[in-house]
Amino acid sequence: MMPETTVMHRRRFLTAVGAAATAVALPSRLFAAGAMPNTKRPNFVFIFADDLGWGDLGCYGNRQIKTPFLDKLAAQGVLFTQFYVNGSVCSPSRTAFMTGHYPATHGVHGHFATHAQNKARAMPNWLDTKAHTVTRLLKDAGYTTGHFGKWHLGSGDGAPEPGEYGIDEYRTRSSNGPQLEGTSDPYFRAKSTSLIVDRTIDFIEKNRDKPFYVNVWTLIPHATLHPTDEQMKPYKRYAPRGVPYKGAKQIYYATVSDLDQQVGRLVKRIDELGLGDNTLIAFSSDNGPEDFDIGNAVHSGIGDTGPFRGRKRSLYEGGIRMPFIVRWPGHTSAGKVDETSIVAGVDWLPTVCSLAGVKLSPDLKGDGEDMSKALLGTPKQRSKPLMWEWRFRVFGDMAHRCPILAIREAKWKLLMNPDRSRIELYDIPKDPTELDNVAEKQPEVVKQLSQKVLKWQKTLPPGPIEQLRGRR
Ligand SMILES: [Ca+2]
Repeated sequence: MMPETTVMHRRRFLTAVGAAATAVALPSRLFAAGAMPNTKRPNFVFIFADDLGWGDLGCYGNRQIKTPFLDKLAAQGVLFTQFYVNGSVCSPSRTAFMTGHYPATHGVHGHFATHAQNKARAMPNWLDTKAHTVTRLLKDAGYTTGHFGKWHLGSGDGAPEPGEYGIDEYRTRSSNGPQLEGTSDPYFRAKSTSLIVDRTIDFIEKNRDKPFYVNVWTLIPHATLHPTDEQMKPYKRYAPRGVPYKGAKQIYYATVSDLDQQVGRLVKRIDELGLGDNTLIAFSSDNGPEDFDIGNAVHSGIGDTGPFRGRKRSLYEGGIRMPFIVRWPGHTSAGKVDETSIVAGVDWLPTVCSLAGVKLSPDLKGDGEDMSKALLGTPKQRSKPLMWEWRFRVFGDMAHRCPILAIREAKWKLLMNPDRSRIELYDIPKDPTELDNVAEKQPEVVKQLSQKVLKWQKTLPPGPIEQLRGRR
């Protein structure tokens, strides 16, 4: 946990970045979605890291990890400080981006595992191919679509390939269908982002003359991490002294820096191809950083959540509040830091469709909102609250172990167990650390938010709830 002074320091830092940027901000060009001729439709490149923390990037206040290329992307676009994913682990979070729905509505309560493990948690073995996906909607509207890197929306016997979700070209992992090559190399994961970016650049070069949408979903910094000596060189000073082991900082920082360099390589190529001005590049992470309490991360689980409590699996901010950077030169305001808009993974589908001029039929009944106004640089208040459910235990420090349900509406965030054994209310802008529970002082807010989140939970598919869930 960060001391309060550090929290304030980071917040002042981000505010200062925002203030400085406002002075040089480019005018944002708003336009009516749907009014654009086909030739002007923007391309979309969605770079999605795996288990990267809110505080892992220089532009989010990290002083130790070198991320110059993502910092530059933020300086050229909009950086959001209140962006949420809708699941605290991989598959649920990814489901929300792809479908615009809360993942539990599709039965995706946890990560897709073996089919026996899925069954034990009342989960399907893959995301329903009938679900509307952002890729299918864009493909149907004339976009060429691609997906390179992690999939994790279902694999194993009978699982559909990514192509069945409206994706034209793909090479993935944790999936069926064509796999990323080189998996027998002991440094496969360390080199995987380079490989994913190579594939993405190929795809973009081939499709440069038509509108395209591509998911660039990295395998890192998800554990197990095994960076090359070359990647660790800049972090030599974090090597443990007098023993032959690598230090966790060397390992984790080298991994994030490689991710950053590969993002830089991709962005540079997009700009070289003359596509920068017509391409919206977004960067985020699927959930909070892994904890060193988990076996595969004991040597590396030190990702930074910034000022927040909670890590992967937790519904406290550190588990679900993520970096979100959007660059679209001439449209996004350069260097803007948006500290007020509350944006989420479920908003991705309606927002992308709005920017692409794709009309959504009312039967889609999405849980997200069109937040394109915020992406283009004007903060926007959302009209609906955000809600989460996590049915399983949370590992690590007691401070990360959250209740089962959470709801964020305006400044308030309520976390609770349905049996009311725990009720916590936080004023998030004032108390981002979630350490000052004001539930007893605000009974009316607790009443309203608890009614909303309990009503929502009743609409979700039933299933087993792990014994240690919601416990401290
Ligand atoms: Ca993840």
